[in-house]
Amino acid sequence: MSERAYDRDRLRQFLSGEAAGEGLSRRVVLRLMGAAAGLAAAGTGTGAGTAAAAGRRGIVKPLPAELFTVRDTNAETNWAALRGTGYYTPVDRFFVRNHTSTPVLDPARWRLTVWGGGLRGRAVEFSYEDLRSLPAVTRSECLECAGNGRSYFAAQQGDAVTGTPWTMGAVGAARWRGARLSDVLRAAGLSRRAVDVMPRGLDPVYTAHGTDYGHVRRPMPVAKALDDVLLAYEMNGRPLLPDHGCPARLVVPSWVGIASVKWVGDIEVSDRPLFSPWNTVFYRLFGSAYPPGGSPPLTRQPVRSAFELPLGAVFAAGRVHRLTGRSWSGGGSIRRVEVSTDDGATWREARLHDTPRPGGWVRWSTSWHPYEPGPARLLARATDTAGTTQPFRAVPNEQGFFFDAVVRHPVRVV
Ligand SMILES: Nc1nc2c(c(=O)[nH]1)N[C@H]1C(S)=C(S)[C@@H](COP(=O)(O)O)O[C@H]1N2
Ligand SMILES: [Mo]
Repeated sequence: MSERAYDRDRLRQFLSGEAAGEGLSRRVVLRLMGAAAGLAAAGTGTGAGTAAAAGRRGIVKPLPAELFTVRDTNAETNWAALRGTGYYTPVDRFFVRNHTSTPVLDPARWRLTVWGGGLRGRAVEFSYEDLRSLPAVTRSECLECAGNGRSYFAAQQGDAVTGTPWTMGAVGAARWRGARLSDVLRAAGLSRRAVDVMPRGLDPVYTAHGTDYGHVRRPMPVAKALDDVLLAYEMNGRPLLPDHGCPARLVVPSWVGIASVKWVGDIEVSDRPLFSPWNTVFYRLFGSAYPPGGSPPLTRQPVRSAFELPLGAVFAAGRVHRLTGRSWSGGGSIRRVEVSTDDGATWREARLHDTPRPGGWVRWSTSWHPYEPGPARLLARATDTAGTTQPFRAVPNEQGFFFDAVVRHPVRVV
């Protein structure tokens, strides 16, 4: 089934009462809770008991102010810290998006349970060694939060939205190595009846506004799961750090970051549609531009660009400066990047420094010779191979996802 057909289908099922209104129907909640209870026995020797204290904000790795801006339980990469770092985002500056806190898990004690009505037989357990003994593949992929750029809804458009106020630093590119999810599912006895696959994290349950949403989990269609998804255990040539999902995480190419569930403890394979708050309440578009029940669950990331500069960067007048940045898209490769230094009156093509490829970003550069001291704004606008160009205004939605508009990056000429 195509992604679009899947989305349409799930939306119809969602709206027709499989899960109703703002939350989940009682029936679905009970089913999810039943599944969780059934797993409790398998679940406790796996990750529990190995938790060590995570550091500040529940994140283990150091978060120096030059590299990160800490936002509640999350750490945003400072774009200025990417200048000159090469194609891949070094792990010491890769953003962290945690709903709660990083669990520190011991790979030797970790188990992955694959279970559900979409298997031919009983639940199957994999150890870390089992996972590593499957054929290993390496993929270079961007990973990005659907809410990246959210703060610009308010800053540029005056739209009130909820959620972590990222600037543009909730994105990174890495070389991920791991087993194909398809190999894991087949080894577990995938049946032809399987329709949805739902990984679940071992991090603490997520509660917000007095609601316990349970462990982070989000279903995807079996077609996507069998296509290009990895169960990764390495990032940029090293075992995953705790913050990025050690011992193993999903990497779901081109899709919203929430699909790439970290610290996977179990994967439900179902012969019927699955729902979780992460594809019903969150990671959908609500608002006046969308149907009353909201958009389908978000899948592919939009087109975005960023300069490798701090907001408010200072430039000397009368000199030539080299501007650098990156552009990326979940909808295909980047085809063209244009830069404007006069608020969009004129544009010039940036020079691309990487061969564009789907799932990756391209580094680009251009030069700028400012004359007049004073405030200025730098604009970068990318077009992908699907023909999508970043618009000047992003369509607002209540939770502030998918800010894809051209950012008016403020700088100062002195
Ligand atoms: N178990 C679990 N998986 C998770 C999350 C989480 O909080 N818990 N956050 C998701 C979100 S919203 C994003 S954007 C990515 C972030 O991955 P990173 O922290 O490795 O950059 O992980 C996803 N996987
Ligand atoms: Mo995210």
